[in-house]
Amino acid sequence: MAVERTLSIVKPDAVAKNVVGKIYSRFEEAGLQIVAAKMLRLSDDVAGGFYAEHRERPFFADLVGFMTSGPVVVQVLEGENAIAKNRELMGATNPQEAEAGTIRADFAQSIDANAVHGSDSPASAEREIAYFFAASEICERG
Ligand code: RTP
Ligand code: MG
Repeated sequence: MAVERTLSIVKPDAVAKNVVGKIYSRFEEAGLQIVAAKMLRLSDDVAGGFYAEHRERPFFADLVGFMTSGPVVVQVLEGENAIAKNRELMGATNPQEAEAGTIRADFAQSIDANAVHGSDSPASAEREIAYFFAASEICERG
């Protein structure tokens, strides 16, 4: 299995609940390394551009409104099979349907405020990492 990188976001609800460290522990316990990280407040334009694939969906305005409602923590995770592994750790989009023990089952309250984002494919990981990080901001861990 290949070493991959994926883009992860701790969303405003989880930052507000003060569970950034608990979520980081899930990544670390699963063998994923944090190779870049920053906290920031997204503007409407940055959040909208990030979720551009959903621009025509009925929930787009709510999604952008939520993602700009407070600070987020954005990180690049690296490891074997990192993209699928992170999606497994996150659980289903709707926390009511997320498997027990997943981040969304444990820390999220609704399909809108669902604690974390994770890239869903190698192509989206590449786009999303470049959206938030310059190459010089990503550290080699080894
Ligand atoms: P994310 O992109 O945030 O990691 O979530 P995801 O892949 O599990 O879900 P996605 O389909 O990409 O949707 C992005 C975010 O939009 C909100 N959403 N609301 N009301 C709805 O039917 C609905 N569907 C999606 C969610 O907050 C989801 O995380
Ligand atoms: Mg998605």
